[in-house]
Amino acid sequence: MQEYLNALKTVMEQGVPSDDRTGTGTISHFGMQCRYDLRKGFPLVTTKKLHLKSIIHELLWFLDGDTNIKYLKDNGVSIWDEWADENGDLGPVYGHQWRSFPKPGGSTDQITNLIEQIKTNPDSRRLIVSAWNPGEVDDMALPPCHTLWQVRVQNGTMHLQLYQRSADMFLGVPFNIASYALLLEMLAHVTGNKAGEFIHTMGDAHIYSNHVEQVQTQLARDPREAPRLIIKRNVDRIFDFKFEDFEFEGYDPHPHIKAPVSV
Ligand code: THF
Repeated sequence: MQEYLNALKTVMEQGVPSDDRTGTGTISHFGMQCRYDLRKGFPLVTTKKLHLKSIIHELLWFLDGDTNIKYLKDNGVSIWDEWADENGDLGPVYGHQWRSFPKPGGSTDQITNLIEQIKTNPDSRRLIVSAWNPGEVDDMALPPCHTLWQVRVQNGTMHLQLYQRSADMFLGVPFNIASYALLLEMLAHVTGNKAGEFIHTMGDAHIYSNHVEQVQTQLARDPREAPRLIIKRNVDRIFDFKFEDFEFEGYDPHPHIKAPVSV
């Protein structure tokens, strides 16, 4: 995870102090890219302990097309609480756009189409899923940070690149890396490919002013060996994965570091 730590360092050293929507204030660096090779282990940050349960449940919830936090709450995940309305709804966020992106007279299930295309047309350069829907952005509790991702299959190895418009380097990004790396592993599993690289392209990469001390603590720690993801059974459909199917072998992180989330 040296790539991630280097990116944190770059933002600390080259970032410019910026005002932001939440009022907290950030140091911000615009335009960054990190590459994580999943063949060398699973990219989980080891310089602080990550709550893996939140990451897995959130991804299953996206894939299910769900946009209400009830499923997350029922499973002890609270990372979306701050943005939900009194009924737990978030508006047409990720799950809605991935599975039912509206079109005149109906909707498009981008995930089902993606898998179909990977299987029938693996050389395609159009393997794209977009969460950014300009016509619905104003109805969302939070416009998607992970705006668009593309899959590329080369000789049986699958790569995935994400364009993230806004990246909370300390709190969100370790989650985001793990989440999209897991998505890549799941897509590769159900289409008979090997997972290759996760390429993380970021627009506004920022460290909130109330995370600076935590970042320094983290940078002073030595990264440990990457864990391995084990998918415990053979799964045919991406929508059939369950929480219990995943195990991270050899995850031995430094202790958790607390930090406040800006809403
Ligand atoms: N807003 C902000 N300011 N940062 C984000 O990272 C972020 N997200 C999602 C939507 N809005 C965002 C929500 N994702 C945590 C982690 C991810 C989140 C929101 C919050 C968080 O507080 N993590 C703590 C506790 C972990 C837990 O309870 O499971 C942590 O220490 O990691 C970007 O996707």
